[in-house]
Amino acid sequence: MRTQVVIIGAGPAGLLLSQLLHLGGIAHVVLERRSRTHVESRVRAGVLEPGTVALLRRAGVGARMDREALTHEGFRIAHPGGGTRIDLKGLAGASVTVYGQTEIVQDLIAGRLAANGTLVFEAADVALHDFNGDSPRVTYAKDGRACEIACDFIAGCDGSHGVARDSVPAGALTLYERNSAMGWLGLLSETPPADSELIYAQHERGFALCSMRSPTRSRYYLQIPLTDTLDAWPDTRFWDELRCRLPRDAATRLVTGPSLEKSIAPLRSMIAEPMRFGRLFLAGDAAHIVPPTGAKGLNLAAADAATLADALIAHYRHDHSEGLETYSQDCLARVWRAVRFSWWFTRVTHRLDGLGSDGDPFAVKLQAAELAELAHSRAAATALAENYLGRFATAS
Ligand code: RFL
Ligand code: PHB
Repeated sequence: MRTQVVIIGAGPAGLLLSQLLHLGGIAHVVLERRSRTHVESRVRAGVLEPGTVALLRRAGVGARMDREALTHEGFRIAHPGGGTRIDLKGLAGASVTVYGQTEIVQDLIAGRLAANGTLVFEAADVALHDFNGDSPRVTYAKDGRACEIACDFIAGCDGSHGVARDSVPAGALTLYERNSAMGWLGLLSETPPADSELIYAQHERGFALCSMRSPTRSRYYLQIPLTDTLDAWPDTRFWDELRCRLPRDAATRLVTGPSLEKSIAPLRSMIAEPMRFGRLFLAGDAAHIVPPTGAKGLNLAAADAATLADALIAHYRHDHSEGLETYSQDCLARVWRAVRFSWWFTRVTHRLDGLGSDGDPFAVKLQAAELAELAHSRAAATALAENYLGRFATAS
């Protein structure tokens, strides 16, 4: 079989790229290791920047989002000494959209299948070949049968544990990494949210986040050491700990219930440079991981997919390859600003033990000063709002 582009991975990056290539008339195939049910039920991100919302509409998959998503004009940063509301609308003139990654993935898969797109689920042993030459190939197994696709380009959208990045010869990519001993324990429950907006809560016991998926479905997170396992966190312990870390008004309103899902996400970063090797392009988590605090991962994945789709469409339709040449630098400019923001926001809101400043009283004092700065400086709050909204445009 032959096609123009093989996309590896049916997460948000791969599916959005697929949808945009479809609209641009580019032939392609998506290969996904897991089942459709598995991909559609993975609970992850929930906050969309205005640019991501516009992209999903442009891709023709925004109808359910426009009906069901929540619009948030601000969020709260709380700490035991007080707190401040970041008025996104008032400070920066825009809002974020709260809509689960699960829903986006479902909408994109439905859109692709309705248009007879080729999505191969449960593609095993995906392997990339000859992408440093002119005739790349991808091999895989489906239902025990060996398959091969010849193509012009490969898009590695297979997440941080995928096969694409690891297929690049050693030394050709530079990996910039920052690990920590901390993670987020997330819990999803069919309970009304503790507040109408998100609350990022700084507390000496550790960070907590109140988020949501709908007026009846809540998503909460607790900062925990990565040495903890899910077994150590039965629901009752989670709810007790959350109540401790939240400001009193939210703790009082908190409605608890059985968890529908619980998972642990590490606070870490990895950025691969460049995001291209020969005819292989990396996009989304395959190229970069950010800590979840800034809600940037999904938004960066969507932005990469749009940049790559535009570049591929210009290449095929107008014989313009400049977008392919500048793809990596265009994406990385945005990525590094999001990395900076996500780590800054992590340091401002988290217990610093396990984040590189263990027991450092100076770092604790600096954190308090950062929180005061946000409460008292409109300029500081505006900078946070701009970053949260994903205003990372660069001169290029
Ligand atoms: P994904 O979603 O990991 O999809 C990759 C897909 O590739 C498949 N795959 C393979 N397929 C074929 N062959 C192989 N060898 C393969 N290996 C892997 C996988 O099965 C999968 O289907 O990457 P993508 O598309 O780049 O999307 C990235 C986002 O999922 C991620 O950045 C976000 O979820 C991060 N994130 C958040 N981002 C936000 O923008 N806002 C948020 O509010 C937000 N909250 C979060 C988050 C991530 C979290 N976790 C669990 C890490 C909250 C959490 C807790
Ligand atoms: C979420 O709802 O999953 C979420 C919200 C805000 C973040 C990260 C995750 O910063």
